[in-house]
Amino acid sequence: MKELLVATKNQGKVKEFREMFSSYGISVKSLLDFDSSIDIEETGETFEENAAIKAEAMMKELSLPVVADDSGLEVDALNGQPGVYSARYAGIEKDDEKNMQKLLKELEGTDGPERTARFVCAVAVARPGKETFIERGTCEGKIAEAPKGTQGFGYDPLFIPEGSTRTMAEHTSEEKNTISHRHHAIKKIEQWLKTQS
Ligand code: ITT
Repeated sequence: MKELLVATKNQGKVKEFREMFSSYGISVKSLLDFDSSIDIEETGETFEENAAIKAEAMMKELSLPVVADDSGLEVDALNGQPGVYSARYAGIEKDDEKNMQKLLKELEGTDGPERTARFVCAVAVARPGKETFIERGTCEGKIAEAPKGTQGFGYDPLFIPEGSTRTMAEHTSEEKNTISHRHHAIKKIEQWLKTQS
């Protein structure tokens, strides 16, 4: 495989997929490279369901193998919210700043040890005429009191990965790409790919 189509319009995800697959000599294209007006409704209740919905919709549209990612943040003190609604937590316009402000507000009065959370990523591979394959990766951590750092995207400035004192946004992309939920899901996909002809 020399080229991979990732069914996402999220620039942060595209950058990470590109970095992670470049070491295998695989170039990554995304919906940002196509003039596709297709808007896929994420109607699933789990990350896995939504990843499959996105991958299969694009695979049918283009008749090509497609990879999709559905990911988000689960905060224990909020019973796993924002979960599959992470991108639109503060409204439909997908505003990272507003999402983080809402999260901090919801966690007001919640003590440090109770701010545990995890990033979750489901990656689905859909191929014409074949069953969709899905894997999940997670990254455990906790929610900081205030945003810090400029790297990454989404909730990275508020997420402190387990074993670190820095937020994900204070990690370099190389560091993030070895510990992230996306990395762990892709590692499992890679193992499976090796078993495919
Ligand atoms: P696509 O559906 O086009 O892929 P999206 O941004 O709508 O893009 P999701 O529905 O999967 O994607 O929502 C993912 C959201 O979860 C994302 O917008 C961030 O708010 C958050 N998120 C996921 N992975 C993240 C990461 O690595 N770092 C920080 N936040 C992340």
